[in-house]
Amino acid sequence: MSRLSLATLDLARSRPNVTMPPVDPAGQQVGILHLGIGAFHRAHQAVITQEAAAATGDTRWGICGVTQRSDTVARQLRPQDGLYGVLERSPEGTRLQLTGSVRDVLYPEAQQDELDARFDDPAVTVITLTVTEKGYRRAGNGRLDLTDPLVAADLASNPAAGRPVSAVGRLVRGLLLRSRGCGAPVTVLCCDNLNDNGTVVAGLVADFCAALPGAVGEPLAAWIEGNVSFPCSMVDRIVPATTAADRADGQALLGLADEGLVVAEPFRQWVIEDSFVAARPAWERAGAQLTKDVAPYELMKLRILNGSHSTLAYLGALAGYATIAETVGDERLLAVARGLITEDVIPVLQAPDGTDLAAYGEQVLHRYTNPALAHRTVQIAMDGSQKLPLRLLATVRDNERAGRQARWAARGVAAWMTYLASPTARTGMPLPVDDPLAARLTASVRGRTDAGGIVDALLAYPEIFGADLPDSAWFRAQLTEDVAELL
Ligand code: CS2
Repeated sequence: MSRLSLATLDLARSRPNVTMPPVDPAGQQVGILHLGIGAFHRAHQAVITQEAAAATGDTRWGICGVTQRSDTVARQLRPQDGLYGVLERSPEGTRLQLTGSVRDVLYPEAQQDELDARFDDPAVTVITLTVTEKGYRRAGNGRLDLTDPLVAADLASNPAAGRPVSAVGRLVRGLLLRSRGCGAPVTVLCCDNLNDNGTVVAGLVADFCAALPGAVGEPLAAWIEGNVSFPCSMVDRIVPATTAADRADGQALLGLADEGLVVAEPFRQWVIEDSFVAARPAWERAGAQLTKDVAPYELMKLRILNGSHSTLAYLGALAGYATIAETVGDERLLAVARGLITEDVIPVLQAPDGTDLAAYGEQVLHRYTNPALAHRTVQIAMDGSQKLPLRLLATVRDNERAGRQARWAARGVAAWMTYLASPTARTGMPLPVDDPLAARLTASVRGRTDAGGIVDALLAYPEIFGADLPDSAWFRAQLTEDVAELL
């Protein structure tokens, strides 16, 4: 079977349930450099970007995607001229949206010069990022972890001469080259699920600069101060990892092989802080919201959606459910997610203007029921040490401050602890631990069945629970009771 590419694209034109790219891919110039071109970016920002281009006729906003760790996406997309399909799955059916906004994909290990040239290209005025929570290499205090081996190696080699591999190292190298080259202002737009994500990235970049020799770091920091902005954004679309079955379905619709296919739900949301220092796509023409203050949207999404998602992932996996849709089919587990949202999260949340939080919460739960979306519980379970603080522990703390006990959030945390302790679910389904702290976490609790000991061992991780939560008597007691029951 032939493969999707510019040369074969026309063969897709009259296929049922296939939508052509709304712009001519070959006519788009690169104006966006994206670090971390995983499935999420391809199903979210890249789609909204091509719709904005179609709405305005502006051809400046093609994307150059940069892979973070491996060359997989480059191997998938380069032979396809950047084209791929988004397989949108819903109870109403499946459709394939072809996407043409990705115009180039770089694997930095092999293409550092091309990457350098993009960073220094005045036509590139927006740098976006989706490198996942752990990609930022933050220490427990939220600053850049200077002891992280990748970061330390990046700092040890002169970033102007060496080849940094961490996300922040690459970004700093790029900004350094730009400051010494074209000098044109550029906006760095973080699209990861972190609180205050733009401010976080600005802080990490500043930390990296401060750790460089003064003669390099100081002028760079000053240039960044005057020429780079770091708006915050809230991104949302459920994008499960693509499977072989998804590729087969995509191929059946398209009549062409598509190695770059991604899968998504129909829903999507993007709220962006309107603080750009240079030109940007008119994303608002494709449904994005530009606003002064993204914080209430970020907190709403992280705590209602991601908080309940993680809780369901651990509880569902422990019960032997492979997917989130199966998990919310279990009334008892659905009730935990609903309790978390309505009793623990919403009472301590400030609603974004015009948003009904209860309705938002119900919409989130409804999205989980999408039976066509096989979003695996063990996929969402990964990187818990990075996700829990933002998704659940912030809710525990805010309730604590208000004199309340977030017992459902505690249930989610207990489910994570039980998951770490349990090599398999009740049904025998394996429960893999995929986490930057995996080695230490599994050494602490894997295979243990003493609830009190498990809770004590895990609460002793300050990079997850801080200095405050281990002192909360009710929290420790509730966790111990819940872990005992879940075990
Ligand atoms: C999920 C998210 O894998 C996970 O941790 O909770 O990827 C979630 O699907 C997205 O944030 C939805 O926007």
